[in-house]
Amino acid sequence: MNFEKNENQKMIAQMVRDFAEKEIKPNLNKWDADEYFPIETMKKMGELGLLGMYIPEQYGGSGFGYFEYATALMELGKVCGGVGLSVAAHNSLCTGHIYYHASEELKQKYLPKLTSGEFIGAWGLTEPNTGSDAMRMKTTAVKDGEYWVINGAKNWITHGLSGDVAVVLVRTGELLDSNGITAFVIEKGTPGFSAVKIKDKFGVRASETAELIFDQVRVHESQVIGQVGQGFKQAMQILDGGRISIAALSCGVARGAYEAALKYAQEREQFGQPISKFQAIGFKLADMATQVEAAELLTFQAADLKNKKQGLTKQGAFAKYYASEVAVICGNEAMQIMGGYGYTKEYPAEKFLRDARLMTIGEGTSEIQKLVISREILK
Ligand code: COS
Repeated sequence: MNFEKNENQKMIAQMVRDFAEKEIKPNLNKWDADEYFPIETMKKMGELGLLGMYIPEQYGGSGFGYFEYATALMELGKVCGGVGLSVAAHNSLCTGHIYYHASEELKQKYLPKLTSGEFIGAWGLTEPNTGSDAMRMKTTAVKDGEYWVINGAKNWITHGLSGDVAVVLVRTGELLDSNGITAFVIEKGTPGFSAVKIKDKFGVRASETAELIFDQVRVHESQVIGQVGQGFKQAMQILDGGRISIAALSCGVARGAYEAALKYAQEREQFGQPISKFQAIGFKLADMATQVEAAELLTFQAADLKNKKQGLTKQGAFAKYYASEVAVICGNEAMQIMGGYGYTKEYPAEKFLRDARLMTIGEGTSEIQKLVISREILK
């Protein structure tokens, strides 16, 4: 693995930094306060190529690999974990599921719209009663001629309300049959398909989260992704890749918190000197810097495997688990270094901490990552 950033990564980092400075930073406190999902900003990121990062150009994507994708998310995470989460979910989950598993016809139908930002994508696996234990999902699809009739609900779905299209995992077989779950692409406006926004989240408040409701939703069989019954395994593979994106975003949040704390510690004076000169603060900064670097290396290691089309179940879980925990540590330590100021919205530490907390929960909790890692090493 090459430890130097390639030219595309350098270009993307600069582009995202410039974009975030101009379009995100001035608004992020308002979006956070109002729980406003900035869909117009998403559309602009579509124009910049950030919504189809690793999708080939033939489908309107940017045709980059996972190094470039991770780099973009690291830069977004440094500024706003909420906006970063939306970009990660759109790329890795909805768009990725169609790209990696759908028929050529479905790819042609949806990928150009998703990569350009004309369509915002959602992805539904989790249900109100089945989170970590995804296999026990209760939402069902029953065949009726050329159609499938879907009933049930999905929960914690990013872009559930604003998404133009959702990839949804639904039971088509027996409970606990790993070949009894199927993925469907469902368009907004399909009769019986509705959504309710989830309010009052702790963090990532600029990213929209909703519950999806399916009441006798009729979906044509041509909207099935891949083979009937293969949805669970497809979803597991999508999550393996998706965990790179949450790891990258976590690295960004962690670095953002670290850099803000470093700046503060060099400016803030107590007892006649900058507080960075005190070993108690210097050691905190040293720990944060070391952990951020390690998290980035794990993330790029997983990205490297993905670029080489090799299995990354274990390394994706390593990266997601470690980087998300580091993001929480860095958010927390940044707040401690900033003291009373860090406890207010005037300084960025509290938002980094709130956004970081989602990273250890979404796309598989830290406990699920440890389950996946332990199963891999004990195989
Ligand atoms: N890639 C491909 N296939 C996989 C896989 C992977 N990473 N992980 C599991 N599978 C396959 C298994 O090989 C197994 O296939 P067979 O039945 O043919 O042997 C099948 O999927 C079922 O796997 P397993 O027996 O491990 O299922 P479990 O129910 O025990 O648990 C976990 C699977 C816990 C790993 C899964 O439910 C999970 O990831 N849960 C967390 C879900 C999550 O992250 N949700 C957040 C979504 S927010 S976007």
